[in-house]
Parts: sequence; C-alpha cells; structure tokens
Amino acid sequence: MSAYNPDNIFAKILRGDIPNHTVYENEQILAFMDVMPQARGHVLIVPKTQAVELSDLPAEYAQAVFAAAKKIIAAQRKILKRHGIVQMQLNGEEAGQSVLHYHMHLIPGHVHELGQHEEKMADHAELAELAAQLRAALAE
Ligand code: DGP
Repeated sequence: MSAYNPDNIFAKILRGDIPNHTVYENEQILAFMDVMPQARGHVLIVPKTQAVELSDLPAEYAQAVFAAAKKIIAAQRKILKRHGIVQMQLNGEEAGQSVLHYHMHLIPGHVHELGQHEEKMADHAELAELAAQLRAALAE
C-alpha cells in the first residue's frame, strides 16, 4: 500500500487549487466529471478524507461514497439515457490506479463499449454542460 501524498491531484481539487466540473457535493464527498472519460458522462466520487484505496477508507466515508453513487447513478440514467452504469475502482498502482486518493468511477454504458482508461482528454465545454445537466437532475 502506498503512503498518502497530500499533493495528489484529487487532494488539490478538494482544496480548490485545481478546478473541476462538480456534479454533487456534501460534507463527506465531492463528485465531478472525469477529464479522461471512458464514456460520455463518466463521473468520479472522491471522499474528503486521506485514503489511498479501499483498505484505507473509513467506513463512514465508504457509506457516504455509496450513498452518493446511488443518487448519481439515477441522474446519469436520466441524462445519458443509458441504464447500464459501470462502477469501477482501482486499488493500488499494480491495478492501474494513477491517482492515489480513493475514488469510485461511475461510467454509463456496457462494459464492452468503454474506451481505454485515461486514453484521451474530454472537451471542457461538453463536460461543463454534462455537469450542469447532472446537477439539475440531482437537485430534483
Ligand atoms: P485511476 O486510474 O482509477 O486512479 O483513475 C484516475 C482517473 O482520474 C482517470 O480516469 C482520469 C482522471 N483524472 C486524472 N486527472 C484528473 C484531473 O485533474 N481532473 C479530473 N476531473 N479527472 C482527472
């Protein structure tokens, strides 16, 4: 298991040092659009605690991540018009985890249709539009 590095990119996003396209936020988690989506509407849920991977994640934050995931999946189904949502989470660099702060991926579509992990950057205008639509669905 790697030691937690407070300068990882998601820690910077949580501190507000780097911008993001926020979908949903509460005291325990921040959810935002993945900038290298494996499908349209790919969202990440990041707990506001210093955990590298699932083994480090306190139970109350795991609960908060899953509670948020249920809400976000409903919004993705409504906005993306896809019923299938792939839930993915990598534990450790040996699994391909590149950002060493726990995060859950929620990716609309069938697992066989997904793009490669971290293949290409998305268009920021499209991410902003999708985030606005998902925020509106979550606020209903
Ligand atoms: P993982 O390999 O599970 O650690 O995936 C990291 C994901 O984070 C990957 O899908 C790309 C995404 N990502 C990397 N850097 C940034 C960033 O600065 N902003 C956002 N929104 N996503 C990022």
